[in-house]
Parts: sequence; C-alpha cells; structure tokens
Amino acid sequence: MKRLIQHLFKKNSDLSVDEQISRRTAISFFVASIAAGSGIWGWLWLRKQPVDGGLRGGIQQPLRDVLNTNEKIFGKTFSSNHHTKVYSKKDAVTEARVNGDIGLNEDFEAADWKLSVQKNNGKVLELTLADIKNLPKTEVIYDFKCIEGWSEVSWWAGVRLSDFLDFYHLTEEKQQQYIGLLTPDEEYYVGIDMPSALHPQTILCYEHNGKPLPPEHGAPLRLIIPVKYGIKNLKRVGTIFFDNKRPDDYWAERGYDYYSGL
Ligand SMILES: Nc1nc2c(c(=O)[nH]1)N[C@H]1C(S)=C(S)[C@@H](COP(=O)(O)O)O[C@H]1N2
Ligand SMILES: [Mo]
Repeated sequence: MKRLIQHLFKKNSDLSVDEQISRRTAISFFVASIAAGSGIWGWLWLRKQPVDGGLRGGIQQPLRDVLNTNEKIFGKTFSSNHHTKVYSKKDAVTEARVNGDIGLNEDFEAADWKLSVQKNNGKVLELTLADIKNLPKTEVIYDFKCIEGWSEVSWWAGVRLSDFLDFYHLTEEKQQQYIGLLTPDEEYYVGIDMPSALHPQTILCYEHNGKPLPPEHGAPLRLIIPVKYGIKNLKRVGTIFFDNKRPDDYWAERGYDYYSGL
C-alpha cells in the first residue's frame, strides 16, 4: 500500500518504465474500484426503491419513471395518420408462429363465448361473434413483431376497433385514456392507450389467412394492434373495459414497457 501511494505521488520523470506501468495499473485499479463501487451502490439503492403500482407485482419506481418518460416522448410523436407498413397476401406466412398461451386454458367452450363490454354507466354489453362479424371487415397484413426478437409478415382480418366503438355508441368510453382487455379466465390482460386503440389498423380480429382464427392464435376473437409489439396483441378476448387509469397489464407488471409501441 505504501509503495502504491508513493507511486501515485512521485513525478513521472522520477520513475523507471516499470514503475510508470505499475503506477498506471494502480490508478486504473483505483478508478475501476470506484466505478464498480458506485455500480453496486446504485444497484443496492435501486433494490430498496418502492415498487410501482400493480396488484400482482411490479418494478422499482425509478425504472418505471424511465419507461414513463419514454412513453411521453413516443406518445407525443404518435399519429393515427402514420400507418404501419402493409404487405400483400403473397408476402404473408402460411402458418404464423404461435407464441404465448397464458389465459388460453383448455376447458374453454368457444360455443358459449360472448364478448363482455363494460360500459362506463355500469351496464355490460354482451355480444356474439355473429354480432361482431356483422360489422365492416378490415384486413391488415403487416410485420408482426415480438419483443423476443422475431417478426414475420402475417395476415389478419376483423373489425376495426374504432368502427366497433362507434357502432355501439361507446362515445363516452372512447374519451377515456385507456382501454383494458382480458382473457375470459383473466389470466392474461393488457392495457392500451386510447390513441393506439383507435388507430385505423387496430382490429378485433376473427380471421387469419382468410379463414376463421385458429384457437392457438386466440379464437374466437383477438386484438391485432400493429402499432404495438406482440405482447399487447391479446389472444382470446373475454372482456373489454375503459378507464382513465392504466389498466393492469401482464407484461408491464413483469418489467416490460407499458406502452410497448413500435
Ligand atoms: N392470451 C394471450 N395472448 C397473448 C399471449 C399470451 O401468452 N396469452 N402472448 C402474446 C405474445 S408475447 C405474442 S408475441 C403474441 C403471439 O401471437 P401468435 O401466437 O398469434 O403469434 O400473442 C400475444 N398475446
Ligand atoms: Mo411476444
């Protein structure tokens, strides 16, 4: 240690080459220790920070603050006039990859399924697939992106969520800041900011490759929202509701970005 300190305070010219090298090593070591120390300190500090809201878990508030700031920036640049790039049918994969089966339990009876729309006056609208298929059909063929690092061009069709809300006069609901969607068993759930939900390419989807949506892709009805990553594209919608507070979100509670925009 004494040698080390002497090294640090001697003039360079008084040192041999070897001593100069060892001094540099000592300084680097010293700097690296401080850097590592502050990293560890920062990590210990972060661990002690309160976890953000969400009943079923969450991430430390400072981390969430960073994500929320990102959301503000990206939210401002979001425009419903900006369409996600679309492709032609021949570019679409014939069998889209299947990913994620949370909330898709096996004892589900598609025949008994109804979509529950929780209106803000407390009433619930119960709709059949036939009701939904009665509305104008919109197709979207786009590059579906999963945060796990894969993407593929796939072909989906259904009713535009904004057309659906207009048809059922969900005017007050549309003015809320968020829309929440849950699987019938409530095991998987997402929250979507209203501007993204009302985007013209966002659909309640019941067809894939021109055929009825297969169960593993979320039959009878799923959300297709090309302005977001795959995690927000909830399969097997059971309930829809509207709120000015952020709805619970499965992956946001596990540390992912709530906004998850593209
Ligand atoms: N109900 C439900 N929906 C879900 C998931 C899930 O686990 N359960 N996974 C999500 C994820 S991470 C992705 S990438 C897409 C995948 O959709 P696909 O299986 O139709 O390709 O579904 C999303 N929707
Ligand atoms: Mo995903």
